[in-house]
Amino acid sequence: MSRKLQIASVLLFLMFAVDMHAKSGDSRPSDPEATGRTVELFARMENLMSRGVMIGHQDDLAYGHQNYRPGVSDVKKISGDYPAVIGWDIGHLELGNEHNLDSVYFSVMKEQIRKTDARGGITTISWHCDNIVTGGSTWDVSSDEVVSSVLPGGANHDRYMGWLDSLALFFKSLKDRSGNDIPVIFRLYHEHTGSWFWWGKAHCSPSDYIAMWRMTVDYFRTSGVHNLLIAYSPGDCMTAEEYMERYPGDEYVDVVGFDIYQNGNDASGYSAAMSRNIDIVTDYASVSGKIPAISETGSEGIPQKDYFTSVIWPLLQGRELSYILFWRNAYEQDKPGHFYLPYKGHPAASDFVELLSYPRILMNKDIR
Ligand code: BMA
Repeated sequence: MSRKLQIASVLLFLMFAVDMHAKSGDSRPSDPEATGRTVELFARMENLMSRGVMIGHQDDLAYGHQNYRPGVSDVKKISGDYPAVIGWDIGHLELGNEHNLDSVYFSVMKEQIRKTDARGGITTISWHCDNIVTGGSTWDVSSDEVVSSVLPGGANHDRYMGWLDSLALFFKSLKDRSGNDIPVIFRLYHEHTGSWFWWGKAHCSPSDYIAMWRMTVDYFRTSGVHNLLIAYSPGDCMTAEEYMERYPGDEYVDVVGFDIYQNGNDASGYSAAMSRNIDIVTDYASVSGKIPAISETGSEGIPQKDYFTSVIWPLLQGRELSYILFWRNAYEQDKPGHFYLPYKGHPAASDFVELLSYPRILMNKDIR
């Protein structure tokens, strides 16, 4: 072989190896000490992408839309199966409360996370945490000092570390039947490209946001929490630069997602925004080895009867995405229209069930 040919072969091999690394799923969670089951979950999620996209639902096992009954799944009632991914929120765990901000008991959450895991399902957790400066809710944006105040040296740093301790205890208490930690996706400080949460764009600098993220993740790791895949989920972004502006780094993220909702009947605006952001996360996933997902979405009240087959399906077709999580079906009497997957008797129920029968749409039984 000539020298030139030798060099060309080596270059070709390297290019192939880099490409294989990105595609083959041999990358690992960002936590160097991730537990065996967490490493497995990451690999499993990567592999499942070649089979399709998993359907997810927030609070699916917390209650049904028509009543507050723990363990009741609107999705199971209409389709016969559980979603592959089930979302929970731990807002108010930091306060030492027995239930979260939507009255879901943490004891119920833990029990259902164990059951989901035993069924082969996947859990994702978000955190609508209170405003530590004002004592107000997660939506209290009256102070721009919250993020800087929880950083090292800030007035609320020690108290905030106490909040993180409660979360660390919760994560460590998630055990399967063999006593191993159940791995979960933890979606931190979400929708920060908007300004409706205290950690939103208008209320802190990019460097403070990133510092808070890293501090949080580092604190869990040094506290011995190694069963988390960390998810990053801005709101609608126009460009990859906007998406990455407050990205805390590959060492602190495993899942790259985004949250976008349909506004009223504007299916075309929604589809354009969804496609744009799907491009952003799948492109970034292909160069970084992260897992791309739609971390929150839906059309409140599902006014369009064929929303799932006409709007959602074209968005998912031909895409390599891990999961799509629809938001919760609220049970509260004062939120009759606040639901994102159909319940029994809703006009869009058969359309949703039809979507589930399409190729590459994965429910719990498909990923066991
Ligand atoms: C929001 C709404 C609220 C809820 C919060 C946290 O989008 O559903 O009613 O309190 O999520 O689950």
